Amino acid sequence: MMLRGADMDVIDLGVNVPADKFVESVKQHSPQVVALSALLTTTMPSMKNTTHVLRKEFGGNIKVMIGGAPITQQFSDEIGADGYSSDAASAVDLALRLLKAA
Ligand code: B12
Repeated sequence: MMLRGADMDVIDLGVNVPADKFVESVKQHSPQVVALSALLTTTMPSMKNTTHVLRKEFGGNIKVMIGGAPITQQFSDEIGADGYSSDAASAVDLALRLLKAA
């Protein structure tokens, strides 16, 4: 909602999205940024996997931002994401920064 409010086009893939669906969707829509959210610590390993798969497929051409209750900047650095933020308002700032860097 906040990203859309900042005039960005958002494609919501829903919940429990496997990595290959992200790849398929990136090929279809060519977004500049992929945003991943995890509510539980148990989801964090698949966030790591999805980030690795996106890197393998698209290299540095796609920015990955992550967030959600259990996520930290340290985890973001560990999995090689391009950025983390702790709330929806700063997620917009982060997305704008990543778009400028793209
Ligand atoms: C509501 C809630 C539930 C509801 C969920 C209802 C629903 N349909 O969504 C119900 C009651 C179902 C539930 C169940 C469970 N819950 Co619960 N739940 C919560 C609670 C209280 C709030 C979560 C929430 O919606 N917050 C509001 C949203 C908007 O905040 P948010 O997700 O953090 O998102 C913000 C930021 O993180 C950020 N952000 C989010 N995503 C992204 C993405 C990007 C890219 C960026 C940049 C930023 C960003 O922006 C958002 C806005 O500021 C949290 C505690 C908490 N305070 O977080 C526990 C919590 C998440 N639950 C927890 C647990 C353990 C569970 C259960 C496993 C309990 C059980 N044993 O059954 C189940 C799991 C259910 C499941 N399969 O997912 C734990 C998780 C701990 C852990 N180690 O993972 C928490 C942290 C509570 C705790 N301290 O123990 N839960």
